[in-house]
Amino acid sequence: MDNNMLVKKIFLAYIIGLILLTGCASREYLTSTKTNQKIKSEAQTKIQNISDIETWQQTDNIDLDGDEIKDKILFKCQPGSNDFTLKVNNVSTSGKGENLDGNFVIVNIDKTDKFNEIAISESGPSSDEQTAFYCYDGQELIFMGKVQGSNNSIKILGDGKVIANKRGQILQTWFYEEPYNLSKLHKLEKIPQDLYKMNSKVKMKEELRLLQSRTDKNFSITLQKGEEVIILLSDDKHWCLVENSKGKKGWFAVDNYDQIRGTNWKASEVFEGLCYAD
Ligand SMILES: [Ca+2]
Ligand SMILES: [Ca+2]
Repeated sequence: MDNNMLVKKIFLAYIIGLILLTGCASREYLTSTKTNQKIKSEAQTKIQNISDIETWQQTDNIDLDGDEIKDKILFKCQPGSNDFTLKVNNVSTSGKGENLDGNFVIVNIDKTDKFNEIAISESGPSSDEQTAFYCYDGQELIFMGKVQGSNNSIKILGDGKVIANKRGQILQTWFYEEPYNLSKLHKLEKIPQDLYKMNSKVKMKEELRLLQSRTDKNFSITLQKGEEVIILLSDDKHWCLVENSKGKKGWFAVDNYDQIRGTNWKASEVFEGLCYAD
């Protein structure tokens, strides 16, 4: 009988121990599941990046104005909509875009100043991406400007520049890097460029005589029918610089987007391989 009682007590203690252990294990499992869910949801917010920067809809973990106090940022925007509200601490501003991504990223345009900036991207009507930039000076939210390109195509390296991805205005569908500086008032200022890289490989469908330069109207080289050439540079207004396979260069101009000056041809009648998207 005593032995029986002992066995029963040991068995009971074993069962209680087992229940307690299972309970602990479940709690541990629960905690670890919660952590996993948190990690997962954090990972899901990383949709698009500018140089490894996360996208957010809200955060209170970033100091925008460099006072060493983290700021509370709240972004209200439906993905695909045309309006947003941006709130930092107790200051809020509203803005417009077309087909907004619905989130923002924090960027550090100039690593040597105390500010971090907020970038808000939109897709536009048909892949006409643009990104608006805001900064917070501790009192106000300041609109810094809007540039072409989105999270994926804009370059920010921390050297005080934003390299936008601008769509070309002449000849064909092409994009080029357009640099911006920060002004004294911390606004984005376009750095004027004379020429932009086009680097389009094309094949000649007609013979075309090129000019020495944009100011010297003497002929330089004649591109032969069937010859493969590269359109190297353009001012994105009228002029394009072409290099042939022998490394010789010359210029041509277009008017009204793609009408080759001095001829009756459109660019597509002279060059094979130009891009025409949408
Ligand atoms: Ca702060
Ligand atoms: Ca900075």
